[in-house]
Amino acid sequence: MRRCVSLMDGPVPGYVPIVRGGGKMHVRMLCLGRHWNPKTYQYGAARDDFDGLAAPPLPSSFERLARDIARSVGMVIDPDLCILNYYPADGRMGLHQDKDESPSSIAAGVPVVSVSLGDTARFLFGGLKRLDPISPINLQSGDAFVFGGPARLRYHGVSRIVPGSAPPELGLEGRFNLTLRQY
Ligand SMILES: O=C(O)CCC(=O)C(=O)O
Repeated sequence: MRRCVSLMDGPVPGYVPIVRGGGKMHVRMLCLGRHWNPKTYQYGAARDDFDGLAAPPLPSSFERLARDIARSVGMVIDPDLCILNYYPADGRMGLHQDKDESPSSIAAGVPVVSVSLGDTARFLFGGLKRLDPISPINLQSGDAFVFGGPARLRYHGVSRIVPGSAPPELGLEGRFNLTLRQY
């Protein structure tokens, strides 16, 4: 958790992205390893949509964590990027697919490994089509959620977080989510 805070508030700080249509996202985002550009929906080395700074490297501890979590559910990932999001009390994320990684990674069903810290999130997990039924899942601090194989392109989002639900010992208001991916 401390690493997430120091990265988010570090020399290449998290920022609130503005997407293609002009809307502001409802999270603070920091990409590590590769930058996801919210204007082009493509990955690049630098934050061309914002301040031009290079994405900080992916910490090896994050990489190991993703490998270990994936292995624990019988999947394999060779992660090279992480999208670190911070959700304030009113943070949320609309339903979407993670489909901007390389065609080979997606075709192989290499999983996305998601780790949650802090406040509980109401996570929505849908199907392969936007209008498929959605299962709400509470993701609590310390939970990992892995979607790969045939589930790799399932729609997902966060309808809200539950302010004040983080374990008190963390001393954190809000929620961090890390999604580790293999481009
Ligand atoms: O915060 C979450 O649990 C989901 C994050 C997410 O969907 C994403 O970063 O693409």
